[in-house]
Amino acid sequence: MNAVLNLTDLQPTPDDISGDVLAGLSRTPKRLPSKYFYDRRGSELFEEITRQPEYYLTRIELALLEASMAQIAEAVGPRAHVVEYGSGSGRKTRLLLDGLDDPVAYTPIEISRSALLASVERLDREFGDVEVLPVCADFTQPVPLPRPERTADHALVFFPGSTIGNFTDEEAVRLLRAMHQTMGDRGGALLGIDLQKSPAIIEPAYNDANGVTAKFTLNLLARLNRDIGSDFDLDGFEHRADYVADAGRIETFLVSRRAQDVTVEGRGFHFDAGEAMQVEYSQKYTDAGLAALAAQAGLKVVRAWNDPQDWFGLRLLQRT
Ligand code: AVI
Repeated sequence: MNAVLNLTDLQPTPDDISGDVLAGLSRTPKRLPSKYFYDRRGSELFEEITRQPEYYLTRIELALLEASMAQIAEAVGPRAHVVEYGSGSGRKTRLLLDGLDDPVAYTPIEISRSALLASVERLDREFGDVEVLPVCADFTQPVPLPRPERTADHALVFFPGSTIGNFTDEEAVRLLRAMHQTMGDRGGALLGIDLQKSPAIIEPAYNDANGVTAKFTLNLLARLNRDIGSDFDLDGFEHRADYVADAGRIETFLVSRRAQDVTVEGRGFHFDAGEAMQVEYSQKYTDAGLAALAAQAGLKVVRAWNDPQDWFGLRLLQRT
């Protein structure tokens, strides 16, 4: 089977990078959207972050998925149509598809057609026994699912990695509402969430000793320079990530090393020395916090699995 033939292209509106960047730089304090981290280099750097000793999230989530798989399979039930937000995270997807009871199909949903196409061939090779039905679409909107050859019992949205934490609460509720639509009446969602814990564990994960996270953050500026012709001086900014206990989240900034001016699409923006531009949130959750977000989207947490130290969790959500 050639999975390319099975691609459903819902022709999502392409991102308006210039518009988003101009809007973000016009705010006080300035901010840039974290979704633009993930060009090819940014995705490679993120992969490298997941191998850093301080970045516990990926390692622990994989171990948790493996340890809980039998229970997850029982809770999810047979013949699921697995729908992943993003174009497939390799080992996690494999573990899930291998561990579930007779999954019928696998649908990665990805806004970038090129990223989706690049992963499709690999997916088809890896998941030869499960029908692969990729969809090019914006998963922050409800997505009508393609119909597998074998009838699925229900859909299971898989959103691992605590990626939901990169959305503001308001955006997360909108995303969960879209998920509610996409999963259908009998469906569910399996979310990976990073849990609140000591800042002494969380902060180093975003300030690794090898400086990979700093490179990842600064690559955002390189990407913008390339794609929208801005003239950010990469040596003029430095990475800073702080855990803000009140908000329960890591807030990542690019801090201007000196007073400087940057031009984007012909418009000038001034940075003071020491001015911090916010580029990413990584929310850490309590059970009450996640339940409150889910409730606003008509969802409830029906099962929960944590690693032995309660650092990271998997949550199964269904419609209320
Ligand atoms: C993808 N996302 C869940 C990562 C996180 O932990 O917020 C992105 C990341 N940013 C810096 N390090 C990792």
